Amino acid sequence: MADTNKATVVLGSQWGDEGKGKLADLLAADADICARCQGGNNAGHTIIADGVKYAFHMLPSGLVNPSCVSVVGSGVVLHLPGFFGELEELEEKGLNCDGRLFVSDRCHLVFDLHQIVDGLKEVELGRGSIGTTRKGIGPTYSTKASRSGIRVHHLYHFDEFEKRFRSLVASRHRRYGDFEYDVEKELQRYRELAERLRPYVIDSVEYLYNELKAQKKVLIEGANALMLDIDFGTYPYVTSSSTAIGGASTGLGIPPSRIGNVIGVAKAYTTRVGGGPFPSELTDDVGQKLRDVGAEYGVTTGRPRRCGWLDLVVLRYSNMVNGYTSLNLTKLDVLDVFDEIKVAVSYTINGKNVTSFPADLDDLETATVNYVTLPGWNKDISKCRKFEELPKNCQDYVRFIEKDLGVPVEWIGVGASRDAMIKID
Ligand code: 2SA
Ligand code: GDP
Ligand code: MG
Repeated sequence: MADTNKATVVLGSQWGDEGKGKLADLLAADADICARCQGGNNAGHTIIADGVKYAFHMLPSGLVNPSCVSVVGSGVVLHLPGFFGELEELEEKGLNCDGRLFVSDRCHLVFDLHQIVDGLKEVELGRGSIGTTRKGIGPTYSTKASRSGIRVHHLYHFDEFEKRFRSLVASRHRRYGDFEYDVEKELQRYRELAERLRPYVIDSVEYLYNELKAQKKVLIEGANALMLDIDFGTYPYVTSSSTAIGGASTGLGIPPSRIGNVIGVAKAYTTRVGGGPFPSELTDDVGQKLRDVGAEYGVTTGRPRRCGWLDLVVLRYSNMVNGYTSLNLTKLDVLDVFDEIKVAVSYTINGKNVTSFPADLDDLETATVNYVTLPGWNKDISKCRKFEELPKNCQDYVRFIEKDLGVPVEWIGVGASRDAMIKID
């Protein structure tokens, strides 16, 4: 019989913080394995389950489900002190992760050195800074691409680790001058961290290959989002990993033929944290209202998120790259308090109507955003659990998005907790 077992992928469709963690947690109830394929502890995925709030950064959200095994794939960049810190926090909240958390031996390591450099680079960029989380993500993917990175397996040949580490520090000093960094202390710390990490380390390529072949259900949890993708995002205002569908394959070493459903998570409005273009941004009272009602503050840094209306140009483009099989429209309840709701449907650039997202940020800067205005519903939808229970204007809002994108909305978020979700069959 043909082996048709395929992984399901959850991806951010806008600029992040769409509510991927919540959906990943829900889907993990039905998954054997939940894997992260890219990013690092820049991510912040919130889960509210049975009244407990969890903030995940580099660990997979599947961990909240006690029968789900979690895998940190090779495309993830791993800050070991952060890894153990996050694990301790989860265990303090009552999660037992023993024997069900694995880390790829091919993951690149993020050192405090990378985090220092992240900060120095941002200062150097001045007004043009990216607004990174300063978790060392860009500098680590840079050393990976320039082939001077250090991977998990190097920890277990410590002479090689030490040689590569000293050379890495020296090169960063040559580039960024003098900064405080205690190499000897760090080497000692990593000797200890290596032993602590040993029980978690696996060859995740072989592991996932065998598990998929054994018909195990695999869920891949994307971090960040399409508009932050290193290739397809608003470059250079992006993160440094492949947040698009391709990253699921390259970040885990599984073939594209093993990828099945791709669920795009889309917030019912738009947010962005950090610098860079945001055509439908609202810098007025309406934007502030979205921030207040939606509690739009960074999970990792606490930064206020920039807020604006839903942008269908972004979502259309996002769907072209990722090919969503369905959408999870989240935070629809946040729009309960608006009399009217606008949706960006196209941009006008140099007198031309543009329906896909432009590559050139200078072009984008001159864009006029064209909106349609839809009526609000002015009603609390947080208790609704069926599509039919939503007010008519709210149903129409969902259908409007669905029709424009040609992608079915399968899930609708009406509140932060695990149960506040409508599933449309
Ligand atoms: P980095 O740190 O190099 O990845 O930053 C590059 C850009 O990517 C953005 N980025 C994010 N955007 C939304 N959410 C993220 N995670 C946290 C959260 C963010 C926080 O869930 O709230 O706490 O501030 C995240 N991580 C990276 C970043 O803002 C830069 O624009
Ligand atoms: P992620 O990075 O995509 O996982 O999203 P974050 O956790 O960074 O941000 C999403 C925020 O919205 C979190 O505080 C969630 O608890 C919350 N949230 C998720 N879905 C919903 C929803 O449908 N309604 C409301 N009101 N909050 C939601
Ligand atoms: Mg987040």
